[in-house]
Amino acid sequence: MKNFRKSVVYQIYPKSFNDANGDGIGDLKGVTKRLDYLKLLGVDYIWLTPFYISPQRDNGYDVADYCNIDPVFGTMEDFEEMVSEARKLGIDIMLDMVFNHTSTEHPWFKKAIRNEEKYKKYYIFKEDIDRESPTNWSSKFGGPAWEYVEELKAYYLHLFDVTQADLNWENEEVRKEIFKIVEFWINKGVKGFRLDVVNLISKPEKYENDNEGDGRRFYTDGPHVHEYLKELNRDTFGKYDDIITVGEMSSTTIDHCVKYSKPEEKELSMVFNFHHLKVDYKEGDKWTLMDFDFKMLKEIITSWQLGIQEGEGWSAVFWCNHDQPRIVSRFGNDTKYIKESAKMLATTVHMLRGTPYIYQGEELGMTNPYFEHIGLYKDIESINYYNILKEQGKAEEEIIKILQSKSRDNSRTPMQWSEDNNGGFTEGIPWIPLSKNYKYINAKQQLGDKDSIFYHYKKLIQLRKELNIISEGIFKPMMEDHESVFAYERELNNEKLIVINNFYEKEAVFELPKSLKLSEYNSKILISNYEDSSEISNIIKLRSYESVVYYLEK
Ligand code: TEU
Ligand code: CA
Repeated sequence: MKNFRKSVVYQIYPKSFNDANGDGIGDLKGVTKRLDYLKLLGVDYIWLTPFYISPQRDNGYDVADYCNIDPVFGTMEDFEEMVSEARKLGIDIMLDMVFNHTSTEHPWFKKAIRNEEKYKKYYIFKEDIDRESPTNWSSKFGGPAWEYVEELKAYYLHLFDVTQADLNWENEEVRKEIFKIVEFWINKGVKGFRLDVVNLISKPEKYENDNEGDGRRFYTDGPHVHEYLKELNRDTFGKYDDIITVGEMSSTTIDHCVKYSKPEEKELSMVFNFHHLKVDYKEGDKWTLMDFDFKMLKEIITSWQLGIQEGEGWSAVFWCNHDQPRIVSRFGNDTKYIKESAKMLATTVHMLRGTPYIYQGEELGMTNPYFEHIGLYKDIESINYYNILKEQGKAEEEIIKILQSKSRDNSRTPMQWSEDNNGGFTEGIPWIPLSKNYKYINAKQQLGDKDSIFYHYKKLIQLRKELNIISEGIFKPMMEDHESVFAYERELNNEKLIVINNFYEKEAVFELPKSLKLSEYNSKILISNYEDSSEISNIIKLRSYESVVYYLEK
């Protein structure tokens, strides 16, 4: 059985990974064809974002049938083949389960709309003859969180798009349906589950207006969420000893995350949180332009590392996913120092306490595509906010700049396999354009270059397997006030790792604490992003985006 602390998960957005049949949309057969690449990288699990039957309003996070494959992605046979081929290479499959809501195309919702009592109770309907919205909450994709249904004289809740109706977890029948779905996929050989916005499933008993915010304080980490997760664990994956789970936690807290992920609680293996990715939101608003706040980034990562460690929980550590802009464009440098900054960012995350997640293309240093007009954007959130910002009177040019930096489409451009047409992603017309830089940022080029970003990731994954300190060591912050260096220590018995990362182009000087007596240790460089990084000494000079990890042993 795999130890998830020593594992690395690779996230695949099937739509943009590899297209096997030339329709311009990535598919499961396309994934199977690229398994060798993932084997070479050395990852243990692949997490695939939803490929179930869906109208694709939110690219599959609007599920209409949880137990069937959307024809656009292939067939159940394709899925089974992918699982067994991956297994032969020692790679296991993690599925994405969207249980906070279903598509309004789901048969349950359709029956609810036809006034079938049983199914009305599957969702959150509030009757209202006077057509007054039950609360003033807003949807996370913009606009109100309630939609009126004329035929029923009632509103239903949708925390996301209007076509994503929230399920009613208070209803035991709903929970039983969900457990059956999980069991179905376990029987297909799935070894992991990523649970979409799972800390939003428990809604409050009373629905009231939020006069401070958008309503999230009433349903985030809600009253019964821990009970529901314990029940889900007990009745499904908890019955097996080789299934890992990760909860995607929206706007959560350290205390809740300890509870979600502490083994004795029997809820989940680990948790994602997003606080460290809100450091470029001006006054908390994503749809603004702002340089990232480096001090805040360090403070947030440090407090989460310490808090989760102290509570004996476990984190998923990451920079990128299908909802986030590309990290080299965001906290690195995507012009002059792509290679240095991509490696530095990789090291920063992979040496933390937690299980690292790599999002497709991150291992190549893929960048934001800088789409120049709204017609190129596909994401529902981007399009909604384009309209909202327009209504607010913002100039077209400024809105496009905001989207170029914040849109979720930044991470959804096709995987850059080679310098061939469409980056080797498809022989047809890609559903979303590629970034223009695929001619020089691509897998083929990097596989032929031992010094590439790809091989840096490969080495980080390998090191995690070789050294227990990477998965088990205690995390300790270092020089917290440094204005351009993010450094920390890991410690296990008589070993130490000193991880030092310069987040800027400007050279930096880093002084080791006096209490660290170098003469007591044997030391070596474990990994760095310059060939000639200097050996450890009390004062370390760092070049542009330089990153070094020293391994010390008594
Ligand atoms: O994301 C949850 C979520 O909170 C983000 O979409 C977030 O709102 C957004 O990035 C803020 O800009 C999950 C999935 O990862 C996402 O793709 C889905 O759209 C969403 O849930 C709804 O299922
Ligand atoms: Ca296809």
